[in-house]
Amino acid sequence: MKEAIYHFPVEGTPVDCVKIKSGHINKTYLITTSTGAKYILQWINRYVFPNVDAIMGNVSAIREFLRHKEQDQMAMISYIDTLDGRSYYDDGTGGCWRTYRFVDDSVCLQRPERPEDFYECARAFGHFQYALNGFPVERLEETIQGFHDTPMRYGQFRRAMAEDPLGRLKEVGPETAFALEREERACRLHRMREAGLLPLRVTHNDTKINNVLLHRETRKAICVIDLDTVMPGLSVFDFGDAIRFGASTGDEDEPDLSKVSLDLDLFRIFTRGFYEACPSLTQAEIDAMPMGAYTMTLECGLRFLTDYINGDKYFSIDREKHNLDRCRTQFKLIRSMEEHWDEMAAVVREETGKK
Ligand code: GN1
Ligand code: MG
Repeated sequence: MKEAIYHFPVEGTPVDCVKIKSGHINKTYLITTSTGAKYILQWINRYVFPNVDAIMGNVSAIREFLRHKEQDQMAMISYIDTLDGRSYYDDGTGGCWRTYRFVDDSVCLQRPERPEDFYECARAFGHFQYALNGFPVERLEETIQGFHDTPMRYGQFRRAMAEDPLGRLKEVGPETAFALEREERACRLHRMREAGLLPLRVTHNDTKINNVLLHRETRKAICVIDLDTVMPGLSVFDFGDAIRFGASTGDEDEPDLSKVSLDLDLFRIFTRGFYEACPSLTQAEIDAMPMGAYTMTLECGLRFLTDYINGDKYFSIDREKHNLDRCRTQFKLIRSMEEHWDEMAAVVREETGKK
């Protein structure tokens, strides 16, 4: 049993604790108590998230904003305060823990089992975006500085190349060239943000399908989870990251690249659900949707590559070259997007009815 759970007001006595495989950063446990109640207990990785107060502060601020909108109660998961009224438990050894009640009859999918699952995922993230339209974004802290600052990510990549601590650079010539050739295009969205062409929104920033809970039977979206990277950003970050992960025909770490490409039907379904749930998107945001998918995919591939060169310090790995495999799937997906660029733009126009 994880000692941290005793610092939260759970129903009954904790009797079972199972580690759940989810995410590359935090550690997650399912706790069952003597009454049968279930809780999710999470250990927050301080190497990645040094400022836990910023995370929990952001979450409380948006939770408070949503409290006044009755239909938006379920836009996102609610965490439970500790017995002494704090939003997380600090175990004194650098570990921070937080808890929420396991949502009954919920499932969390690693990939869509049918297109409707992805549609529901799109609705959940679109709804999150829409419900927080009007929230004063400047009140949110950046929980990870420059999280989707693509030029900064290229800076980190160059630093890793220069240092090359494990001599891995020689193995990744083609991937390095691939990333550098696309730097200008990858940074376009960031320049549009800086030029004020796209509005700053409250964004989730980690919109993988496994960050949405669906109802086990009805398969309707219940709420979004994993709120660590909620911060100011662009709506197309959320759109794009979901496409990167969920509209690929292969897993994020699929070693056989022939299995990886963009599934345009899933791209369409996601566009539909996202826009239906978030009709307040501006024309500029709609136009930038394909670029959001492109940027999130390239940036994520670049981050995997950087971490591989640095010795896998950031993303947890289960096998050798895991981060390199992940990088390669992202770059393969980028090639597929380049091949289908005009179709992606056409799908966005058709599904939003704009232009
Ligand atoms: C990380 O831990 P997880 O799986 O929720 C990462 C995301 C990446 C994702 C790639 C804080 O998310 O940015 O897109 O892996 N989260 C952080 O699967 O860096
Ligand atoms: Mg996450």
